Amino acid sequence: LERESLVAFDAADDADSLEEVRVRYLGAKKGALKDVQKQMGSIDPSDRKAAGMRLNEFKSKIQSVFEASQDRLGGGGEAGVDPTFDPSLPGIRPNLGHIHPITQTVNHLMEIMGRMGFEAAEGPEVEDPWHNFVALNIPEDHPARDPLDNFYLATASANSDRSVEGEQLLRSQTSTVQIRVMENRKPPIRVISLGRVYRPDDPDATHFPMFHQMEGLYVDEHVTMANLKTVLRVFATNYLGGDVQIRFRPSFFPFTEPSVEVDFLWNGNWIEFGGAGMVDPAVFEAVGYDPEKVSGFAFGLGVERLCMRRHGITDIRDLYSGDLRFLRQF
Ligand code: FA5
Repeated sequence: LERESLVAFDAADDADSLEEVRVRYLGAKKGALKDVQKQMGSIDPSDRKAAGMRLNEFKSKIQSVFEASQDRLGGGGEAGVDPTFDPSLPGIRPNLGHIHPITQTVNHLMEIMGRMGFEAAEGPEVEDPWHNFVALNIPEDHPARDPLDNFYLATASANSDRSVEGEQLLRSQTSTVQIRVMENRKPPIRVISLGRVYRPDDPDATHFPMFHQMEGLYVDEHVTMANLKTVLRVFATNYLGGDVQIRFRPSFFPFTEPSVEVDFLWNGNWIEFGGAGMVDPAVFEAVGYDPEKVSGFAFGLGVERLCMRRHGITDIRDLYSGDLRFLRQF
């Protein structure tokens, strides 16, 4: 029996046949070893001790041969493999996060403008009045500086436990970055700046107190309104797809002259996306440029409005509600 069982374990060449051999010899009910054990009772008591020892020897030998066969076939007992793991079951989808639609839009806009040679520039969200107003030709008494239209910061004073209204504010437009770039560089300049801006507007389908703008600035020797129109048209065609027409409506901004509102013709409707114009000479003077030598254009477009058009989003508040059922669609 011993020799026969050793040969059988050796011959097993897969997990199923090994299991069959195990049941045949080591099976708890009908295994051959069990049979031998049952016969122990009929052995003469004087021989029983020796026979018992012999049986135990056989048992441990056959057990170790079984384990060796298991190892050889790579089955059971292998480190790190869960025997209850079923590779044929469908997997559990890991809960991966993804990029917010506005961040995706910002990246996309940067890529399109980058192809036209505009490099990205940044500025702080907490600004001083010089960059948000004064250098942009918005003097002290201008209505755009009204506390009702801006988030001025209340800063704690060192000598008092009361907060005082400080001079600093959350920037209300990315035009601040135009000033920061021109203060630090000489023309030619071709930059865009994409970032958050803040205004105490009541939220509705198209307004939110925090939103994003894409600012563009191009300064060189002979920049014209025609250059502005072409850049915006190529941009819109790239971002919205198809040939998008552009319309300029006369407008007013203190930092551009002439100034325009920019509309795109999209799906049969004229839609306003932002403001633009030729950089006002007063702005060039504020940053130390000679307005006789350089000219430039600037524009500021609402990023949420662009994103909403492209993806058919009808309410800006959906973008910031944090509702995953909405966000997972992008
Ligand atoms: C400006 O902010 C100017 N700085 C744009 C500019 C830049 C003009 C450079 C000339 C030269 P305006 O306030 O119109 O302009 O805002 C621009 C765009 O921001 C709007 O057309 C709109 O698309 C978007 N916008 C304004 N307020 C909100 C708001 N509360 N929520 C969402 N988008 C807004």
